[in-house]
Amino acid sequence: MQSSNAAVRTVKGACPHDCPDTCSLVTTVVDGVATRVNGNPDHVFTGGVLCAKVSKYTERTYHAERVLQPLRRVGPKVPGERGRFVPVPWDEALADIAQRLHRVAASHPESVLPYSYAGTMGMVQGESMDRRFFHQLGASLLDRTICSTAGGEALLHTYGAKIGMRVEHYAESRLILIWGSNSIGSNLHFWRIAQDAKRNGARLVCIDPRKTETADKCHEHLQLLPGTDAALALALMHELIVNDWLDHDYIARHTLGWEALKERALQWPPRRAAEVCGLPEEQIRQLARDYGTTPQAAIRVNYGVQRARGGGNAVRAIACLPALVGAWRHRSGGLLLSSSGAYPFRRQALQRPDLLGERRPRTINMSAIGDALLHAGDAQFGPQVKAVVVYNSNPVAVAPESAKVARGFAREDLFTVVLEHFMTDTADLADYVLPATTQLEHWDIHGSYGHTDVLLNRPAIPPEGQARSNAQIFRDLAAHMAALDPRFSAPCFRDSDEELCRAAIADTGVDFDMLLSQGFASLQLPEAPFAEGRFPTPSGKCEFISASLGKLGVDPLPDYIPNYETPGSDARYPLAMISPPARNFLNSTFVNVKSLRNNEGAPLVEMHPDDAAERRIADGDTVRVHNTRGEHVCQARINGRARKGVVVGLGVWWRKDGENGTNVNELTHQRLTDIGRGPCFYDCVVDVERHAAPARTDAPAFINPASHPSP
Ligand SMILES: Nc1nc2c(c(=O)[nH]1)N[C@H]1C(S)=C(S)[C@@H](COP(=O)(O)OP(=O)(O)OC[C@H]3O[C@@H](n4cnc5c(=O)[nH]c(N)nc54)[C@H](O)[C@@H]3O)O[C@H]1N2
Ligand SMILES: Nc1nc2c(c(=O)[nH]1)N[C@H]1C(S)=C(S)[C@@H](COP(=O)(O)OP(=O)(O)OC[C@H]3O[C@@H](n4cnc5c(=O)[nH]c(N)nc54)[C@H](O)[C@@H]3O)O[C@H]1N2
Ligand code: SF4
Ligand SMILES: [Mo]
Repeated sequence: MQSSNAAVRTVKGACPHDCPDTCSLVTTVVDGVATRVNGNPDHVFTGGVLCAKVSKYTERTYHAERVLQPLRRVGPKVPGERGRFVPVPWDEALADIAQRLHRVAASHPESVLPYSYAGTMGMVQGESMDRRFFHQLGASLLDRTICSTAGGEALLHTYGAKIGMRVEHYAESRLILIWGSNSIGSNLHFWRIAQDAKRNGARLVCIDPRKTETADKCHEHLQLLPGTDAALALALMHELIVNDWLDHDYIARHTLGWEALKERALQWPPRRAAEVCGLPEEQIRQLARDYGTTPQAAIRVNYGVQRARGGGNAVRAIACLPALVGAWRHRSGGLLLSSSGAYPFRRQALQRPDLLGERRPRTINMSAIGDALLHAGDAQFGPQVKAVVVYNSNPVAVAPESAKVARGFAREDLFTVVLEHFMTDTADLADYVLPATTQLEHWDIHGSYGHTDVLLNRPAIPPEGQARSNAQIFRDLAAHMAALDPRFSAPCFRDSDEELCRAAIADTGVDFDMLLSQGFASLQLPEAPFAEGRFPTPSGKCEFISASLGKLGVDPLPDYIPNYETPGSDARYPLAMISPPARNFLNSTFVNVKSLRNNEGAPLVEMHPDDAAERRIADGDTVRVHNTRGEHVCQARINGRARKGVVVGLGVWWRKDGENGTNVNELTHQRLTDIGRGPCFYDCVVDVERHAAPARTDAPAFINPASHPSP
């Protein structure tokens, strides 16, 4: 506890997580110990408020199970079993890792694969020294598709950049469509703005197959079938056209391909879409009327719409709507998927792709890592993957078709290094686990994909135990490599974390001193990005028709593309399954923070009462969710949130916490989206049955069926 003469200070930082809100943090440090993490009241968007997860950041940082020294494997690799490891000194671990990577790279550099995603979104700990290291080595490149490329690339082919409305202007909107997003759970600070709009009289509409907490609080909920959003968007266009709720002047001056789009949309009367989407026809007509007749209509579309086969097309169809009604003319009208394209960060300087020289390594898609690791190598694929370095990600839990991912990582001939805070499912299968610092212990610089400020994260406390920052680990690894390969002694492998922060914004107009003093700085951006058109596309217009997509062999006009797997496509699996984020976790992060895990309860599937009754399943029953890829044993929850024909597995639990050592990704597949090569997590069919086997005797204590009341 705080003594009267304790040294108390506060340190400004940034939330590192893969969340559109990128909050500004204030950490209170008492005698060198971080005691509290709060939202920065001076940062308008954060407004002094954090979500429940990051309010527990000290619990995570000082967690008794944190990995605090380098570990070397001593037992066999068995998927689903906790790995056996012994501590080793840093120098010994780094020397051995450098030797082994060097040996693999000597036979073929592309046999080495980095695997990272957004465990931290920081420019320095996420995409700087690590990239330099792998570029110098000539390792395989990683296509980082697991979250947002379907929608992101769709947006590029429509608007020319990942930019959109400024989030603060939603407060003045008169109608907000929250499309494919559970804002209360995953974009909390946007929800606060939407509530301001609601208080000012705006109408809120939620478009989501699940009756989310957000749907509960909107005026209207369109509970469509998963993967049918493009059909809905096309029917909205149909109604805008036949009722002439169009801004002809905006269309003529600022769009490309209107006649072709019109012809396509006229094939989608609401009746047809109603059938595809599983919605009442009148609900679609009413939404079109509201959208077509409300100036200052805004869409907050999110990545939930693009995790199915036609996800890219769905985003394109939705992205056409604001141009049809001229909503972009108002700063409080338009659309936002991501604001990440607004940042001027110096990625080339940080990542140094020039270190590749003439080499052009192959690219491996992270969303199909299971298949990639199980591939023996051939002329088309290239050499077998023989070494993987994982950081900022937990692929064994989060990547689709995880049984294959686990089998891949369990290969005894695969050399795996994992940089982590905890013994995740992936760390369990590593040869070396290296202790990484958390956001309270390192420097970083952050953009956001939900607002448009730059944030600086300063370390609040020294590294716990022997933890080192990701950038430090790659610097140290480069130093060990230099003994084997002199190219690794180049000066770029010695830049400090703070120097990398400065390099990220050098000559961009963002003032580092301002970041040091207040923790954040705003970008200078127009109030309404497309009020006068000026889309950064090749044509300068909003491209309804996209020649660049045509060149890729994709339909240049948006269309509805049915899911790979639809209920009924295989009589054995009549239910669609989606698996959106859990409110108390951040993907698979925080699953091991007890207070948050207790809030979340247990791995579960939500079911509609009719689907449950048909299968004699009651609320709280243990069930087996299964398809051709595997089975996941969890609890059934009948809570009114699932629609008929759709089950919802919430969140990415760790596989080892599952009753049968699996999570929802046991059931998902590795096929890819129409645009952007993304995963299809929400394009999946299953069936569910009551689980006959007795509950596992060593089941984690937090699985307590009795604690879930009946509906
Ligand atoms: N608490 C919490 N916050 C998070 C995350 C987390 O795990 N937990 N994850 C973070 C990450 S990585 C990301 S990418 C963002 C994701 O942000 P979003 O993509 O906005 O994700 P969510 O809003 O949580 O969930 C997506 C919503 O889409 C719905 N959905 C599923 N299929 C469809 C469909 O076909 N059509 C439509 N219209 N809706 C569909 C789901 O039911 C769910 O409510 O959130 C971030 N924030
Ligand atoms: N079924 C299903 N699967 C999904 C999704 C879904 O909705 N449904 N969502 C998908 C989405 S949107 C995404 S973005 C992916 C996310 O997948 P991942 O990016 O793998 O995200 P996390 O599961 O949060 O794992 C991040 C890991 O990074 C670690 N970490 C955090 N900070 C640091 C650091 O500074 N250094 C190091 N070395 N490690 C750090 C954390 O401890 C954590 O274990 O999952 C995808 N998987
Ligand atoms: S996870 Fe999102 S809402 Fe929570 S503190 Fe981080 S940025 Fe803010
Ligand atoms: Mo994501």
